[in-house]
Amino acid sequence: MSDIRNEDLFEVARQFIPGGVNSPVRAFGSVGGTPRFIQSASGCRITDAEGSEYIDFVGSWGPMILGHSHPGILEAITQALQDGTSFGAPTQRENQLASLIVQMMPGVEMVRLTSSGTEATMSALRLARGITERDLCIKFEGCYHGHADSFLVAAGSGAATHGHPSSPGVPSATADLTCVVPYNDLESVTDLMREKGDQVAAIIVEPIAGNMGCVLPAAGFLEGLRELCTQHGAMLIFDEVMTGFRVHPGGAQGLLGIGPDLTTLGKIVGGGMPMGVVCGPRSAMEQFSPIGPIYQAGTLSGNPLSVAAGIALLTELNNSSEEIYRDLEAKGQRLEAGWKQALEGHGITHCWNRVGSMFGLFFTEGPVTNFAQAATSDQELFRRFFHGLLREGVAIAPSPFEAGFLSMAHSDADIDHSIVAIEALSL
Ligand code: KE4
Repeated sequence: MSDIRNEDLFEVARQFIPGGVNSPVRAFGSVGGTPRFIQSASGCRITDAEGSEYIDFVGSWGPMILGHSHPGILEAITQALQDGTSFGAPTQRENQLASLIVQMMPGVEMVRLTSSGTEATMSALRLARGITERDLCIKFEGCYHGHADSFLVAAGSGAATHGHPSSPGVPSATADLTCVVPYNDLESVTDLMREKGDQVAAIIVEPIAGNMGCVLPAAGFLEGLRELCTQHGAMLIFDEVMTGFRVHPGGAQGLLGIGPDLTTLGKIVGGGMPMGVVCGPRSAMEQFSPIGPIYQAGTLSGNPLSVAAGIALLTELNNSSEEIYRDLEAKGQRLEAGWKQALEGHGITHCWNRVGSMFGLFFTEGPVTNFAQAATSDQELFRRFFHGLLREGVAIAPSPFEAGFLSMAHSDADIDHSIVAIEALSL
Protein backbone atom coordinates (compact mmCIF):
# COMPACT_ATOMS: atom_id res chain seq x y z
CA MET A 1 0.00 0.00 0.00
CA SER A 2 1.33 3.49 -0.84
CA ASP A 3 1.57 6.29 1.71
CA ILE A 4 -0.27 8.64 -0.65
CA ARG A 5 -3.75 9.54 0.63
CA ASN A 6 -6.77 10.30 -1.52
CA GLU A 7 -7.60 13.12 0.87
CA ASP A 8 -4.21 14.77 0.27
CA LEU A 9 -4.58 14.47 -3.48
CA PHE A 10 -8.09 15.91 -3.27
CA GLU A 11 -6.81 18.88 -1.23
CA VAL A 12 -4.18 19.64 -3.87
CA ALA A 13 -6.69 19.12 -6.69
CA ARG A 14 -9.10 21.63 -5.17
CA GLN A 15 -6.35 24.28 -5.26
CA PHE A 16 -6.04 24.08 -9.02
CA ILE A 17 -9.27 22.55 -10.38
CA PRO A 18 -12.84 23.66 -9.52
CA GLY A 19 -14.12 21.17 -6.95
CA GLY A 20 -10.96 19.17 -7.56
CA VAL A 21 -12.42 17.46 -10.61
CA ASN A 22 -12.62 17.96 -14.35
CA SER A 23 -16.20 16.72 -14.46
CA PRO A 24 -18.59 17.48 -11.58
CA VAL A 25 -20.13 14.06 -11.10
CA ARG A 26 -16.71 12.70 -10.04
CA ALA A 27 -16.65 14.92 -6.95
CA PHE A 28 -18.82 12.70 -4.72
CA GLY A 29 -21.08 15.76 -4.31
CA SER A 30 -24.25 13.84 -3.56
CA VAL A 31 -22.64 11.12 -1.45
CA GLY A 32 -20.01 13.12 0.43
CA GLY A 33 -16.55 11.95 1.31
CA THR A 34 -13.36 11.93 -0.76
CA PRO A 35 -13.25 10.85 -4.38
CA ARG A 36 -10.87 7.97 -5.03
CA PHE A 37 -7.95 9.08 -7.22
CA ILE A 38 -7.64 6.15 -9.61
CA GLN A 39 -4.12 5.04 -10.44
CA SER A 40 -4.85 2.15 -12.78
CA ALA A 41 -7.55 -0.16 -14.03
CA SER A 42 -7.65 -3.61 -15.55
CA GLY A 43 -10.55 -5.86 -16.41
CA CYS A 44 -13.40 -5.05 -14.02
CA ARG A 45 -11.11 -3.61 -11.34
CA ILE A 46 -9.86 -0.12 -10.59
CA THR A 47 -7.05 0.68 -8.14
CA ASP A 48 -6.76 4.00 -6.34
CA ALA A 49 -3.65 5.95 -5.34
CA GLU A 50 -3.63 4.24 -1.92
CA GLY A 51 -3.49 0.85 -3.58
CA SER A 52 -7.10 -0.03 -2.71
CA GLU A 53 -8.85 -2.10 -5.34
CA TYR A 54 -12.53 -2.00 -6.28
CA ILE A 55 -14.80 -4.02 -8.54
CA ASP A 56 -15.97 -1.28 -10.89
CA PHE A 57 -19.62 -0.88 -11.98
CA VAL A 58 -19.05 2.60 -13.46
CA GLY A 59 -16.69 1.62 -16.28
CA SER A 60 -15.69 5.23 -16.95
CA TRP A 61 -19.45 6.01 -17.34
CA GLY A 62 -19.96 3.46 -20.10
CA PRO A 63 -17.06 2.92 -22.52
CA MET A 64 -15.53 -0.13 -20.81
CA ILE A 65 -17.94 -2.76 -22.12
CA LEU A 66 -15.03 -5.21 -22.59
CA GLY A 67 -13.35 -4.13 -19.34
CA HIS A 68 -10.53 -1.73 -18.59
CA SER A 69 -7.15 -2.01 -20.38
CA HIS A 70 -8.49 -4.52 -22.88
CA PRO A 71 -5.36 -5.95 -24.57
CA GLY A 72 -6.70 -5.53 -28.09
CA ILE A 73 -7.58 -1.87 -27.50
CA LEU A 74 -4.26 -1.09 -25.80
CA GLU A 75 -2.40 -2.76 -28.68
CA ALA A 76 -4.36 -0.74 -31.25
CA ILE A 77 -3.58 2.54 -29.47
CA THR A 78 0.08 1.57 -29.07
CA GLN A 79 0.37 0.76 -32.77
CA ALA A 80 -1.29 4.04 -33.77
CA LEU A 81 0.99 5.93 -31.39
CA GLN A 82 4.04 4.80 -33.39
CA ASP A 83 2.69 6.83 -36.33
CA GLY A 84 2.07 10.01 -34.32
CA THR A 85 -0.71 11.50 -32.17
CA SER A 86 -2.58 13.95 -34.39
CA PHE A 87 -2.29 15.24 -37.95
CA GLY A 88 -5.24 17.56 -38.53
CA ALA A 89 -5.73 15.77 -41.80
CA PRO A 90 -7.92 12.89 -43.00
CA THR A 91 -6.61 9.40 -42.22
CA GLN A 92 -7.35 5.92 -43.48
CA ARG A 93 -8.37 4.82 -39.99
CA GLU A 94 -11.25 7.31 -40.02
CA ASN A 95 -12.57 5.64 -43.18
CA GLN A 96 -12.38 2.30 -41.39
CA LEU A 97 -14.24 3.48 -38.28
CA ALA A 98 -16.86 5.34 -40.31
CA SER A 99 -17.64 2.29 -42.40
CA LEU A 100 -17.81 0.13 -39.28
CA ILE A 101 -20.33 2.47 -37.62
CA VAL A 102 -22.39 2.58 -40.84
CA GLN A 103 -22.35 -1.21 -40.94
CA MET A 104 -23.44 -1.60 -37.30
CA MET A 105 -25.96 1.23 -36.85
CA PRO A 106 -29.24 0.78 -38.77
CA GLY A 107 -30.24 3.76 -40.89
CA VAL A 108 -26.84 5.44 -40.64
CA GLU A 109 -25.22 6.29 -43.99
CA MET A 110 -22.69 8.94 -42.93
CA VAL A 111 -20.88 9.97 -39.74
CA ARG A 112 -19.05 13.04 -38.46
CA LEU A 113 -16.60 12.34 -35.64
CA THR A 114 -16.13 14.72 -32.70
CA SER A 115 -14.13 14.61 -29.47
CA SER A 116 -17.02 14.29 -27.02
CA GLY A 117 -20.68 13.44 -26.72
CA THR A 118 -21.44 17.09 -25.99
CA GLU A 119 -19.99 18.14 -29.33
CA ALA A 120 -22.00 15.42 -31.05
CA THR A 121 -25.36 16.44 -29.56
CA MET A 122 -24.61 20.15 -30.02
CA SER A 123 -23.81 19.47 -33.69
CA ALA A 124 -26.90 17.30 -34.16
CA LEU A 125 -29.18 20.05 -32.87
CA ARG A 126 -27.51 22.64 -35.11
CA LEU A 127 -27.96 20.29 -38.08
CA ALA A 128 -31.65 19.78 -37.27
CA ARG A 129 -32.18 23.53 -36.85
CA GLY A 130 -30.35 24.25 -40.11
CA ILE A 131 -32.27 21.65 -42.10
CA THR A 132 -35.73 22.50 -40.72
CA GLU A 133 -35.06 26.27 -40.43
CA ARG A 134 -36.77 26.09 -37.03
CA ASP A 135 -35.47 26.99 -33.57
CA LEU A 136 -37.31 25.03 -30.86
CA CYS A 137 -36.12 21.73 -29.45
CA ILE A 138 -37.91 19.38 -27.09
CA LYS A 139 -35.97 17.40 -24.47
CA PHE A 140 -37.05 15.33 -21.51
CA GLU A 141 -36.61 16.07 -17.81
CA GLY A 142 -33.73 14.06 -16.41
CA CYS A 143 -32.18 13.30 -19.77
CA TYR A 144 -28.63 14.56 -20.15
CA HIS A 145 -27.20 15.39 -23.54
CA GLY A 146 -23.91 16.97 -22.49
CA HIS A 147 -23.29 20.53 -21.40
CA ALA A 148 -24.12 22.60 -24.49
CA ASP A 149 -26.34 25.56 -23.49
CA SER A 150 -29.48 24.26 -25.18
CA PHE A 151 -29.43 21.07 -23.15
CA LEU A 152 -28.66 22.44 -19.68
CA VAL A 153 -32.37 22.79 -19.02
CA ALA A 154 -33.83 20.25 -16.57
CA ALA A 155 -30.81 18.06 -17.31
CA GLY A 156 -29.92 14.83 -15.57
CA SER A 157 -26.58 13.29 -14.56
CA GLY A 158 -24.23 15.72 -12.84
CA ALA A 159 -26.59 18.67 -13.39
CA ALA A 160 -29.30 16.90 -11.40
CA THR A 161 -26.79 15.55 -8.88
CA HIS A 162 -25.53 18.99 -8.01
CA GLY A 163 -28.94 20.64 -7.90
CA HIS A 164 -28.58 22.76 -11.04
CA PRO A 165 -30.62 20.91 -13.64
CA SER A 166 -31.01 24.29 -15.36
CA SER A 167 -27.59 25.89 -15.19
CA PRO A 168 -26.89 29.56 -14.52
CA GLY A 169 -24.97 31.08 -17.41
CA VAL A 170 -27.36 29.82 -20.05
CA PRO A 171 -28.98 32.91 -21.64
CA SER A 172 -32.75 32.92 -21.14
CA ALA A 173 -33.09 33.54 -24.87
CA THR A 174 -31.39 30.18 -25.41
CA ALA A 175 -33.15 28.31 -22.63
CA ASP A 176 -36.51 29.58 -23.92
CA LEU A 177 -35.89 27.65 -27.14
CA THR A 178 -35.77 24.37 -25.22
CA CYS A 179 -39.08 22.87 -24.15
CA VAL A 180 -38.92 20.25 -21.38
CA VAL A 181 -41.42 17.44 -20.92
CA PRO A 182 -41.45 14.52 -18.45
CA TYR A 183 -39.89 11.33 -19.90
CA ASN A 184 -42.49 8.81 -21.13
CA ASP A 185 -45.19 11.54 -21.16
CA LEU A 186 -46.30 11.15 -24.78
CA GLU A 187 -49.54 13.03 -24.18
CA SER A 188 -47.68 16.20 -23.17
CA VAL A 189 -45.42 15.96 -26.20
CA THR A 190 -48.47 15.50 -28.41
CA ASP A 191 -50.12 18.60 -26.92
CA LEU A 192 -46.91 20.61 -27.29
CA MET A 193 -46.46 19.55 -30.91
CA ARG A 194 -50.10 20.38 -31.65
CA GLU A 195 -49.42 23.89 -30.33
CA LYS A 196 -45.85 24.50 -31.58
CA GLY A 197 -45.02 21.62 -33.90
CA ASP A 198 -44.32 23.92 -36.85
CA GLN A 199 -41.61 25.66 -34.78
CA VAL A 200 -39.90 22.49 -33.49
CA ALA A 201 -36.61 21.59 -35.15
CA ALA A 202 -36.01 18.44 -33.12
CA ILE A 203 -37.09 16.17 -30.34
CA ILE A 204 -33.96 14.80 -28.66
CA VAL A 205 -34.26 11.79 -26.38
CA GLU A 206 -32.18 9.13 -24.71
CA PRO A 207 -34.05 6.12 -26.14
CA ILE A 208 -33.14 4.27 -22.95
CA ALA A 209 -32.38 6.90 -20.33
CA GLY A 210 -29.22 6.55 -18.27
CA ASN A 211 -28.88 9.97 -16.64
CA MET A 212 -31.64 9.82 -14.07
CA GLY A 213 -30.61 6.30 -13.17
CA CYS A 214 -31.64 3.79 -15.84
CA VAL A 215 -35.20 4.41 -17.06
CA LEU A 216 -36.81 2.46 -19.88
CA PRO A 217 -39.12 3.88 -22.55
CA ALA A 218 -42.78 3.00 -21.94
CA ALA A 219 -44.48 0.92 -24.63
CA GLY A 220 -45.36 3.21 -27.50
CA PHE A 221 -43.37 6.21 -26.21
CA LEU A 222 -40.58 6.19 -28.79
CA GLU A 223 -42.94 5.06 -31.54
CA GLY A 224 -45.15 8.03 -30.65
CA LEU A 225 -42.21 10.44 -30.86
CA ARG A 226 -41.35 9.01 -34.26
CA GLU A 227 -44.88 9.57 -35.53
CA LEU A 228 -45.07 13.11 -34.10
CA CYS A 229 -41.78 14.11 -35.73
CA THR A 230 -42.86 12.70 -39.07
CA GLN A 231 -46.26 14.37 -38.79
CA HIS A 232 -44.87 17.81 -37.91
CA GLY A 233 -41.67 17.80 -39.98
CA ALA A 234 -39.38 17.83 -36.94
CA MET A 235 -36.25 15.66 -36.66
CA LEU A 236 -36.07 12.86 -34.10
CA ILE A 237 -32.61 12.69 -32.51
CA PHE A 238 -31.68 9.55 -30.56
CA ASP A 239 -28.91 10.45 -28.17
CA GLU A 240 -27.17 7.07 -27.98
CA VAL A 241 -23.94 8.32 -26.43
CA MET A 242 -24.59 5.85 -23.61
CA THR A 243 -26.76 3.18 -25.28
CA GLY A 244 -24.87 2.99 -28.57
CA PHE A 245 -23.24 -0.47 -28.81
CA ARG A 246 -24.11 -0.92 -25.09
CA VAL A 247 -27.60 -2.47 -25.26
CA HIS A 248 -27.20 -4.01 -28.74
CA PRO A 249 -24.59 -3.90 -31.52
CA GLY A 250 -26.97 -1.48 -33.25
CA GLY A 251 -27.72 0.53 -30.11
CA ALA A 252 -31.21 1.11 -28.72
CA GLN A 253 -32.50 1.68 -32.24
CA GLY A 254 -31.18 -1.73 -33.23
CA LEU A 255 -32.72 -3.31 -30.15
CA LEU A 256 -36.11 -1.56 -30.41
CA GLY A 257 -36.44 -1.28 -34.19
CA ILE A 258 -37.24 2.46 -34.22
CA GLY A 259 -35.46 4.74 -36.68
CA PRO A 260 -34.47 8.29 -35.62
CA ASP A 261 -33.52 10.98 -38.14
CA LEU A 262 -30.17 11.59 -36.45
CA THR A 263 -28.15 9.65 -33.90
CA THR A 264 -25.39 10.72 -31.54
CA LEU A 265 -22.82 8.29 -30.18
CA GLY A 266 -19.95 8.44 -27.70
CA LYS A 267 -18.25 6.44 -24.93
CA ILE A 268 -17.99 2.87 -26.37
CA VAL A 269 -17.40 4.17 -29.92
CA GLY A 270 -14.11 5.70 -28.73
CA GLY A 271 -12.96 2.62 -26.85
CA GLY A 272 -12.35 4.78 -23.78
CA MET A 273 -10.59 7.54 -25.72
CA PRO A 274 -12.15 10.98 -26.46
CA MET A 275 -14.77 10.49 -29.16
CA GLY A 276 -18.31 11.49 -30.13
CA VAL A 277 -20.26 10.88 -33.32
CA VAL A 278 -23.18 12.57 -35.02
CA CYS A 279 -24.57 10.33 -37.74
CA GLY A 280 -27.56 9.67 -39.94
CA PRO A 281 -28.79 9.49 -43.53
CA ARG A 282 -26.69 11.02 -46.31
CA SER A 283 -29.44 13.54 -47.13
CA ALA A 284 -29.07 15.12 -43.68
CA MET A 285 -25.35 14.64 -43.09
CA GLU A 286 -24.35 16.23 -46.37
CA GLN A 287 -25.78 19.50 -45.06
CA PHE A 288 -22.64 19.73 -42.89
CA SER A 289 -19.74 21.86 -44.04
CA PRO A 290 -17.68 21.65 -46.23
CA ILE A 291 -20.23 20.38 -48.77
CA GLY A 292 -23.25 21.82 -46.98
CA PRO A 293 -23.81 25.18 -45.30
CA ILE A 294 -24.10 24.03 -41.68
CA TYR A 295 -20.76 24.50 -39.97
CA GLN A 296 -19.24 21.88 -37.69
CA ALA A 297 -15.55 21.35 -36.89
CA GLY A 298 -12.92 20.14 -34.40
CA THR A 299 -9.14 20.24 -34.22
CA LEU A 300 -8.92 16.73 -32.79
CA SER A 301 -12.05 15.30 -34.40
CA GLY A 302 -11.20 11.83 -35.71
CA ASN A 303 -8.02 11.74 -33.63
CA PRO A 304 -5.92 8.76 -34.77
CA LEU A 305 -5.51 7.29 -31.26
CA SER A 306 -9.22 7.56 -30.44
CA VAL A 307 -10.16 6.15 -33.83
CA ALA A 308 -7.76 3.23 -33.43
CA ALA A 309 -9.29 2.42 -30.05
CA GLY A 310 -12.80 2.69 -31.48
CA ILE A 311 -11.99 0.41 -34.40
CA ALA A 312 -10.55 -2.21 -32.06
CA LEU A 313 -13.55 -2.18 -29.72
CA LEU A 314 -16.28 -2.05 -32.37
CA THR A 315 -14.56 -4.79 -34.38
CA GLU A 316 -14.58 -7.06 -31.33
CA LEU A 317 -18.25 -6.27 -30.63
CA ASN A 318 -19.23 -6.72 -34.26
CA ASN A 319 -17.37 -10.01 -34.77
CA SER A 320 -18.69 -11.66 -31.59
CA SER A 321 -21.91 -9.75 -31.02
CA GLU A 322 -24.19 -12.75 -30.50
CA GLU A 323 -21.92 -14.22 -27.78
CA ILE A 324 -21.01 -10.91 -26.16
CA TYR A 325 -24.55 -9.53 -25.78
CA ARG A 326 -25.85 -12.92 -24.68
CA ASP A 327 -23.15 -13.09 -21.98
CA LEU A 328 -23.77 -9.49 -20.91
CA GLU A 329 -27.47 -10.27 -20.52
CA ALA A 330 -26.65 -13.32 -18.39
CA LYS A 331 -24.33 -11.22 -16.23
CA GLY A 332 -27.06 -8.62 -15.88
CA GLN A 333 -29.59 -11.23 -14.80
CA ARG A 334 -27.15 -12.64 -12.21
CA LEU A 335 -26.42 -9.21 -10.81
CA GLU A 336 -30.10 -8.16 -10.71
CA ALA A 337 -31.26 -11.34 -8.99
CA GLY A 338 -28.44 -11.24 -6.45
CA TRP A 339 -28.69 -7.53 -5.60
CA LYS A 340 -32.48 -7.75 -5.32
CA GLN A 341 -32.25 -10.74 -2.99
CA ALA A 342 -29.56 -9.09 -0.86
CA LEU A 343 -31.58 -5.85 -0.53
CA GLU A 344 -34.76 -7.79 0.25
CA GLY A 345 -32.73 -9.52 2.97
CA HIS A 346 -32.18 -6.08 4.48
CA GLY A 347 -35.88 -5.32 4.13
CA ILE A 348 -35.02 -2.33 1.93
CA THR A 349 -37.64 -0.88 -0.42
CA HIS A 350 -36.11 -0.57 -3.85
CA CYS A 351 -36.82 -1.00 -7.53
CA TRP A 352 -34.61 -1.88 -10.41
CA ASN A 353 -34.46 -1.07 -14.12
CA ARG A 354 -32.12 -2.89 -16.50
CA VAL A 355 -31.40 -3.39 -20.18
CA GLY A 356 -28.65 -5.94 -20.69
CA SER A 357 -25.51 -4.70 -18.96
CA MET A 358 -26.91 -1.21 -18.17
CA PHE A 359 -28.86 -0.92 -14.93
CA GLY A 360 -30.38 1.44 -12.41
CA LEU A 361 -31.20 0.86 -8.72
CA PHE A 362 -33.65 3.17 -6.94
CA PHE A 363 -34.41 3.23 -3.22
CA THR A 364 -38.08 3.90 -3.74
CA GLU A 365 -41.21 1.78 -4.22
CA GLY A 366 -41.24 2.22 -7.98
CA PRO A 367 -41.92 1.86 -10.76
CA VAL A 368 -39.51 4.56 -11.90
CA THR A 369 -40.51 5.77 -15.35
CA ASN A 370 -39.44 9.43 -15.17
CA PHE A 371 -37.23 11.88 -13.28
CA ALA A 372 -39.86 12.91 -10.72
CA GLN A 373 -40.22 9.26 -9.66
CA ALA A 374 -36.43 8.76 -9.69
CA ALA A 375 -36.09 11.80 -7.43
CA THR A 376 -38.18 10.10 -4.73
CA SER A 377 -35.25 7.74 -4.08
CA ASP A 378 -33.99 7.79 -0.49
CA GLN A 379 -30.77 9.74 -1.06
CA GLU A 380 -29.49 9.31 2.49
CA LEU A 381 -29.87 5.54 2.15
CA PHE A 382 -28.11 5.72 -1.23
CA ARG A 383 -25.24 7.56 0.44
CA ARG A 384 -24.87 4.82 3.07
CA PHE A 385 -25.18 2.14 0.39
CA PHE A 386 -22.54 3.81 -1.77
CA HIS A 387 -19.96 4.17 1.00
CA GLY A 388 -20.72 0.77 2.46
CA LEU A 389 -20.01 -0.84 -0.89
CA LEU A 390 -16.84 1.22 -1.29
CA ARG A 391 -15.60 -0.15 2.04
CA GLU A 392 -16.36 -3.64 0.72
CA GLY A 393 -14.29 -2.99 -2.43
CA VAL A 394 -17.19 -2.30 -4.79
CA ALA A 395 -17.46 0.97 -6.74
CA ILE A 396 -20.79 2.18 -8.10
CA ALA A 397 -21.61 5.63 -9.54
CA PRO A 398 -21.44 8.34 -6.81
CA SER A 399 -24.96 9.55 -7.63
CA PRO A 400 -28.46 8.04 -7.68
CA PHE A 401 -28.96 9.80 -11.03
CA GLU A 402 -26.56 7.59 -12.96
CA ALA A 403 -26.70 4.17 -14.57
CA GLY A 404 -24.44 1.27 -13.64
CA PHE A 405 -22.59 -0.91 -16.13
CA LEU A 406 -21.35 -4.47 -16.35
CA SER A 407 -18.61 -5.58 -18.71
CA MET A 408 -17.37 -8.80 -20.26
CA ALA A 409 -14.60 -8.65 -17.64
CA HIS A 410 -17.04 -9.09 -14.72
CA SER A 411 -16.89 -12.80 -13.85
CA ASP A 412 -19.60 -14.62 -11.91
CA ALA A 413 -17.21 -14.51 -8.93
CA ASP A 414 -16.93 -10.71 -9.24
CA ILE A 415 -20.71 -10.37 -9.41
CA ASP A 416 -21.13 -12.71 -6.45
CA HIS A 417 -18.55 -10.65 -4.51
CA SER A 418 -20.77 -7.59 -4.98
CA ILE A 419 -23.80 -9.56 -3.77
CA VAL A 420 -21.98 -10.72 -0.65
CA ALA A 421 -20.81 -7.14 -0.13
CA ILE A 422 -24.43 -5.93 -0.07
CA GLU A 423 -25.42 -8.73 2.29
CA ALA A 424 -22.61 -7.62 4.64
CA LEU A 425 -23.74 -3.98 4.74
CA SER A 426 -25.33 -2.54 7.84
CA LEU A 427 -27.80 -0.13 6.27
P1 KE4 B 1 -19.60 13.85 -22.99
O1 KE4 B 1 -19.58 15.29 -23.47
O2 KE4 B 1 -19.51 13.78 -21.45
O3 KE4 B 1 -18.60 12.96 -23.69
O4 KE4 B 1 -21.04 13.23 -23.35
C1 KE4 B 1 -22.19 13.91 -22.93
C2 KE4 B 1 -23.36 12.93 -22.91
C3 KE4 B 1 -24.31 13.02 -23.91
N1 KE4 B 1 -25.36 12.18 -23.95
C4 KE4 B 1 -25.53 11.22 -23.01
C5 KE4 B 1 -26.71 10.31 -23.09
C6 KE4 B 1 -24.58 11.09 -21.96
O5 KE4 B 1 -24.77 10.13 -21.01
C7 KE4 B 1 -23.48 11.96 -21.90
C8 KE4 B 1 -22.46 11.90 -20.78
N2 KE4 B 1 -22.74 11.00 -19.71
C9 KE4 B 1 -22.23 11.36 -18.42
C10 KE4 B 1 -22.59 10.26 -17.42
N3 KE4 B 1 -23.96 10.17 -17.19
C11 KE4 B 1 -20.75 11.59 -18.45
C12 KE4 B 1 -20.10 11.66 -17.10
C13 KE4 B 1 -19.62 13.04 -16.79
O6 KE4 B 1 -20.34 14.02 -17.07
O7 KE4 B 1 -18.50 13.12 -16.23
